[in-house]
Amino acid sequence: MILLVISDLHIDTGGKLGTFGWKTKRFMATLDSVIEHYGVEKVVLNGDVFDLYKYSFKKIAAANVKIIDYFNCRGFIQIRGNHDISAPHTHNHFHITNSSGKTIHIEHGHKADFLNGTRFGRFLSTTMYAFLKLLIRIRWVERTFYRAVDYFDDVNRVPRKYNTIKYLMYALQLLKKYDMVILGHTHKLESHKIYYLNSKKIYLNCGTCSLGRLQAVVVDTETFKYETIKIPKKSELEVSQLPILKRKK
Ligand SMILES: [Mn+2]
Repeated sequence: MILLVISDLHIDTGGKLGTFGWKTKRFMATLDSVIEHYGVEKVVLNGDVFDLYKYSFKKIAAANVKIIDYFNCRGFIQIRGNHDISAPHTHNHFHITNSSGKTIHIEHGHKADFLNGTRFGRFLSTTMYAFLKLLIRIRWVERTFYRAVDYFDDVNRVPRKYNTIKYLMYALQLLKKYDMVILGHTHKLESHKIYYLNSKKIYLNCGTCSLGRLQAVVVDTETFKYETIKIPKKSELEVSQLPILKRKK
């Protein structure tokens, strides 16, 4: 089976604190062409699909009727992230076992954190964003907020770099039990092939689809061949130019 995993869309209401950064139509069309290009048979939305720290699900759903219909009609599987723990029809994780007994474990990855995903962590974040919603009417607050969003998203910032090691360690724990682990949450597209506990293991991170970008991992669950996909914001890149998944064993 060809599996596509995306995460961290952070779909919002279109309000000032929003960071999805996609026009609905363009997002669906881009995702459709990726699905077609790779012959994807199953799509997993690996958490933080909706940004419920900033807005209620009701408001986000009202502003995104088409995209939610699209996810539901296609039977996309939705996993909970720390931002959308309370979203309807979501799962803690998703498992696949292929015909040779190899296993894939998919989860968002916030459980590697200290507060993220806990009730207290959620309280802190929603309170902070409630304040920000009031303050963002002030111009310098708005400017600082957008600068901070860019800052935390920058690949080369040291704190994030250290963080990714934490998730790699978390993935290693899971890889004691599974052959492949796919996380999201860090907004960093990654792939690691390792020889661990006498067998080949793979850790993938599917990156993010926020700020108008599309990052993803596509996996052939039978052969364990995979590709990482990276389409930058407002890219002219044709999806047909993306590398093709090697089908042979
Ligand atoms: Mn997250």
